[in-house]
Amino acid sequence: MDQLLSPKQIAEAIGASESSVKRWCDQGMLTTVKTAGGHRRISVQEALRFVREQNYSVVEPRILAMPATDDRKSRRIEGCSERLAGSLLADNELACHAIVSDLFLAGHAVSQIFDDVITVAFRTIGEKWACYEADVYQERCSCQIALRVLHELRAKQVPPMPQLKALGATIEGDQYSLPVTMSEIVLRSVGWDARLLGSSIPFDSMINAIKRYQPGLFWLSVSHIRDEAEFIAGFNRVFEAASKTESAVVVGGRVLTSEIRSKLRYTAFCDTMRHLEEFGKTLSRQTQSVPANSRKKNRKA
Ligand code: B12
Repeated sequence: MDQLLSPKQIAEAIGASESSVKRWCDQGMLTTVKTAGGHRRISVQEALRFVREQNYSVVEPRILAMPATDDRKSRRIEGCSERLAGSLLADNELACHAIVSDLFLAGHAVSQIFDDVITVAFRTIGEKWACYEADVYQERCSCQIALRVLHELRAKQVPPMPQLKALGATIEGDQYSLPVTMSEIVLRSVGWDARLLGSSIPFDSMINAIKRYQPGLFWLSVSHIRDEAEFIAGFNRVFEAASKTESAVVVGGRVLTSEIRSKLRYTAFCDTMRHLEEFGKTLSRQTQSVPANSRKKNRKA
């Protein structure tokens, strides 16, 4: 069950008065649940949403289940990718969590943290690996740490809207788990109930998932293609299946050259997590403005 906080705990976390927090609760600025005894309680995710949106400084991050940091200046994006690359290669997992959670608490969009910090850090790691300055185990270990940091971040997001379903995957043979996981978190940050099916999923299996769940959005992250012709044919079959269920297909990934893209059918191509965030927002607005009774009758809840 999600951890619930009292107004007093939130007040301590951000250095405000308890009465101010209670007032924000009563004004609906903070969504509360009431205990059997009628006391206000706030989920950690909701408290984090409030802090990020209202630009409050967190003085006691531990109360919000965030790692404590020793560097209060670390709220700026600049310099973070270098620090993250160093911490990943040094196997300093706590520092990695702290760098990312500081930026999250400071209100930076997850898309920005992903594009400008984590992705850049991995570019550095890739360059070091290519120049024999980083060992293979360090690269693999960095991926494991980054995935744990991403999962931690996902757990801190407010629950998405169940009516906005999104599914995602990587294609068979594509083991790149970071971009596809980032996409899930970015979509969740703009309200999508996004769920990653997993990595290395055969096209037929993706089609089965689309038929079963009929998502409003299906995303595919493509970082490795084994056979180009097979990929194009399989991808276009997925698009056909998605069209039948009125699912938008969003695609991105480092190996999708303009030549390959010209042979694919999709709803949107995104270069970055920021693009995905914008597309996700626009599509969710459109989806929600369609009257419920005119949506596909057989779409599963
Ligand atoms: C980690 C890593 C791996 C790991 C991945 C493990 C894992 N669990 O994810 C593994 C071990 C699989 C791996 C394998 C290989 N790798 Co590798 N790998 C990397 C590394 C260091 C990081 C990749 C990464 O995850 N980056 C972070 C992500 C988030 O960044 P990104 O992919 O660029 O994504 C951004 C955008 O492209 C976009 N995006 C991406 N996907 C999507 C999807 C959507 C929907 C959207 C909206 C946007 C989007 O948004 C992201 C954020 O801005 C890169 C270095 C680099 N420059 O990235 C090398 C790198 C990609 N690898 C490389 C190589 C050579 C290999 C191998 C061939 C090595 C080998 N000899 O075996 C194999 C290929 C095997 C295969 N079948 O894929 C080379 C590729 C060179 C080239 N020109 O193609 C690189 C560039 C390293 C280098 N400097 O040489 N690798």
